[in-house]
Formats: sequence, C-alpha cells, structure tokens
Amino acid sequence: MLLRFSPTSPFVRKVRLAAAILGQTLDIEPADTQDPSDSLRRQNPLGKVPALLTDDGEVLFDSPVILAYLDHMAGGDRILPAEPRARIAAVRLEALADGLMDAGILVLYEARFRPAERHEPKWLDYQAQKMTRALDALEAATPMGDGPITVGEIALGCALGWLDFRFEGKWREGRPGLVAWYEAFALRCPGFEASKPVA
Ligand SMILES: N[C@@H](CCC(=O)N[C@@H](CS)C(=O)NCC(=O)O)C(=O)O
Repeated sequence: MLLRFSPTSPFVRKVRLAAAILGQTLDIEPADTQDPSDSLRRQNPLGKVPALLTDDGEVLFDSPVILAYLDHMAGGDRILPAEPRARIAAVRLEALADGLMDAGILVLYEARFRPAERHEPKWLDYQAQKMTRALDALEAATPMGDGPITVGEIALGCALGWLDFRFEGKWREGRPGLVAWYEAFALRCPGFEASKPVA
C-alpha cells in the first residue's frame, strides 16, 4: 500500500496513526497538492492528500474511507467498532473532528490563496465559529478514553495536535477536559509523538 502524503496534513496523520495501531506498514510518497503535474490529481480527482494506492491498484480517499479500509484489512472491529451503536459514535466523533480540521484549513487557505487586503473577515469568522462550537461540544462530551482507540479518537487526536501546530494551542484555553483527554491520548496512541507535524 502506498500513501500519497504531505508531512503536515492532519488527515494524513490519521492514516499513519491507524496503520501504526493496526501494525500495518505503508510505503509513502510525498505529493504536492499545488503542482498540476503531480500524479496525485490523476489518482485522486479532488487533488487532496491522503490518497492510498492499494495493492489491488485502487486509489482510496478520503481519510475516513482509508481508515475503514485499513480496519477491514486488519480483520475488522479494531479501530472501527462492529457493534452498531459504538460504530455510529466512533464515526460521528470522526466527522466532528474532521469538520473542525476542515474549518481550520479553510482559515489557513484564505491566507495562502488571497493577499491580506482581500481577506474576508466575515468568512474567517464564520469558519472560526464552527471551530469554537466543535471544540465546546467536545469539551462538553469528551470521549471516555478507556477503551480501544477508535477512528473517532484518532481524528480528534490529529485535530488537536494540528491546532497546536497551526493555531498556537489556543483551543486549550477553558477546556480542561479536552486537554486531559489529549494528553492521555498522546501517551496511549502508538506512533503519536513520532508523527507530530513539524514546520
Ligand atoms: N476530507 C478529506 C480532507 C483532506 C484535505 O483537506 N487535505 C488537504 C491537506 S490537509 C489537501 O489535500 N488540500 C489540498 C486541496 O484542498 O486542494 C480527508 O478526510 O481526507
């Protein structure tokens, strides 16, 4: 399996952590999402990382699909619970954490794609409010953190680690439950420290 990646992507980190937890080895090849000639755009029409090239010649995206595939390849019921209620809870948490990252990425892309004088404060505020609401909801219902690591917890760990990296850890203010969960998760999750994003 070959993972097209970029080193700071929190969605790529989800895949790397899932593989570490499941004991799987992934070959890796960097991708430049900004380069039209990069083969990534032929592999994933959306031009995003992560994209996983399977040994059967398929290309899988996006990260929830890849995590479901890795779980299946590991025999199932490992990071994606088979029991329906637990499964819904895990994929719901994954969706919330992924949405938090999506909003943060849109904030970053405003700076990356538009000159400062054309930044749209209403748009930035709209995305920032999504991030605040998601973080407040997570503080109000922090995962238990005492069972096997799920796709939801993987996504949440990657989201909070990425907020530390890109938004100076401001999410920590007034959210002691989430901070405690994160610090315990960092110790609990194989490969977490080794996969930290670096500038
Ligand atoms: N929903 C996607 C999001 C992936 C994503 O946004 N990746 C970013 C890097 S962190 C990307 O490739 N951006 C390039 C682009 O949007 O063109 C997933 O879960 O994999």
